[in-house]
Amino acid sequence: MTFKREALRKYFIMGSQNCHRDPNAVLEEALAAGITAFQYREKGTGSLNGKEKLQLGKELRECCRKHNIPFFINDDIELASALEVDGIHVGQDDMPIEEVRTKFPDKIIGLSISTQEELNRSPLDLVDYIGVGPIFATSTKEDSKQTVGLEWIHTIRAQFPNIPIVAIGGIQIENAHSAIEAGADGVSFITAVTEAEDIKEAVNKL
Ligand code: TZP
Ligand code: MG
Repeated sequence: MTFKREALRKYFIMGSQNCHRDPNAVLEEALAAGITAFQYREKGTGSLNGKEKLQLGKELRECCRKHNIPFFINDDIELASALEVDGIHVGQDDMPIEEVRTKFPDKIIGLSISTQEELNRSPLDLVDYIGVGPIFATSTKEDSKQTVGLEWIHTIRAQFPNIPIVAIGGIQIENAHSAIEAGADGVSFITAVTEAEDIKEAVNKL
């Protein structure tokens, strides 16, 4: 799948550990409501492993295929092939981007960037987009870094006018617009959808 930056507009991230009910149902509702990308992030307390992780990944992957939106895997390079993912999102402590790009020349690759130092040492020419955050406070990620604020989006945008940016961390209906105004191409979110009473309304308002 070729990458279009518009795919970052409403980028939903989730794993079974984020859901109070069947993750397939949660994803189906979010897809029907108009999310533009999905990342399978099966990670942290209560998450699945091994065969169960693979099985759920296959199911969620199929949902995305039906709706023709890009399906990303978080970190798990081995599952990337098994799930025929469209893209891979890696953090600073995961496999180096050079290796990911060599292994997957045609896949969409996203990289998390939280500091100027990370920005300086990252081979941005090898990635398709960067995930920038945590913008606001979040309790969803157990090892979350210090919040960087909207200013960080402005700072990166000033240095890289064309790089596709998706904002992450504490993105909710009320603040999503501020990330776009700061220069992000889109917003990514977990609890804004997994904790929503009405997923359709949440995705629409985001
Ligand atoms: N990376 C930085 S913050 C975060 C991740 C995966 C969690 C975002 O979750 P939420 O619920 O949208 O704040
Ligand atoms: Mg990671």
